[in-house]
Amino acid sequence: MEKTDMCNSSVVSTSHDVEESCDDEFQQLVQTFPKDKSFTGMNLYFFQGFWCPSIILKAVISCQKHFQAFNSDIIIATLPKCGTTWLKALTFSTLYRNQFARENNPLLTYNPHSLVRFIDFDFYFNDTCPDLENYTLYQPRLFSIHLPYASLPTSIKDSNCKIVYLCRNPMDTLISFWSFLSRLRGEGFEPVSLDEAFEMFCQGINEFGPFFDHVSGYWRASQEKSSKILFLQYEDLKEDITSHLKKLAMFLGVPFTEEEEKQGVVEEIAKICSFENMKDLEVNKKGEQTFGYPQETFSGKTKTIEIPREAFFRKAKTGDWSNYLTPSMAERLEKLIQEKLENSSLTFKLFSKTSKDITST
Ligand code: PAP
Repeated sequence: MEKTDMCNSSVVSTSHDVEESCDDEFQQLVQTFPKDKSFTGMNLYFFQGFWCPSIILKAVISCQKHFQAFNSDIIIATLPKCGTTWLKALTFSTLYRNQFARENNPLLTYNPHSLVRFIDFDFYFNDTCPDLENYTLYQPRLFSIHLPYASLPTSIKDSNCKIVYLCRNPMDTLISFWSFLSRLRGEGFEPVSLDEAFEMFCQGINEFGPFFDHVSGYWRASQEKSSKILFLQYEDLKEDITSHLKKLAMFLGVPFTEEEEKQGVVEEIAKICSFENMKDLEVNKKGEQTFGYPQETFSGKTKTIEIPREAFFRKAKTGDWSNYLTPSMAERLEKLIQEKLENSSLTFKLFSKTSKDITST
């Protein structure tokens, strides 16, 4: 079996390796899964119909087995590069706005990934059964996850907890992903051409992909259970953040009061969470974001993934793909969108309203 690693980059490090840590039974199980390598360099196993990064496969299995959702929980679900960081900031600030002083929003001093932790990448990464009863200062509990809908822990699907899903058009998602890699490159990293990344993305081979299965799974579930799943699109948030923040607050059960609206609370949250504000905060300009929490609680466990915080903030533009994809690549991906969403009411906005072209596929 190949060595599992995020990549050979000197700036991304992980000491966690599925092969190092698993028992015989687990070893035997993973042998039966098809495997491939993402264009990010990450080894992937095809598990339950999606490409699971090998470094978290064990954590995924543990969280599926042990995670107990509360009816009051809020879960943020996304594919990587679809706006997770932004949605974490928006949901945290909206949900907990009465639990901290307005001028002391913790986002000013913490990266959103420190405030809203991944169930799989953080909590179950170091422990098969972490104690999550009271892990947070704030109530209700707020988590995030990259798993497809079908693979969520049963208690998330069966309880009354709420899920906020954010997707993004596949072209910008791919470019964001591919560009993210170039920001992580260090000594010894093998650059992946855009052609190669494009091909793999079209084939659905990337973290938590296939892309269209992930998006369609949550879309269908949101159509069936609209009070449980709020389905949002990055491009819509970019176009009109105020109305979407109100929609989010309503869905979370904490609607903005008339008084709050008069006081400009909605606009204030939008501003704090804006790309322009967040990328310039000291906390997001330097240092590394560590995944693999809570190392402090589970002493002696040191498995982590570290990513430079500034890599989470690039351009945040809709339609940036047009600066990278050739016309034939764009045509192929557009056809793929049409084919994959043929029987779906879901559409993607490929450009922003402010740019010359508006295409909705
Ligand atoms: P992750 O999966 O690594 O957490 P994620 O946050 O989902 O990444 O997506 C990163 C994208 O969101 C980047 O897009 P880009 O590459 O096209 O620029 C990043 O710039 C963008 N982003 C980060 N913060 C914000 C924000 N506050 N508002 C809007 N977009 C944001």
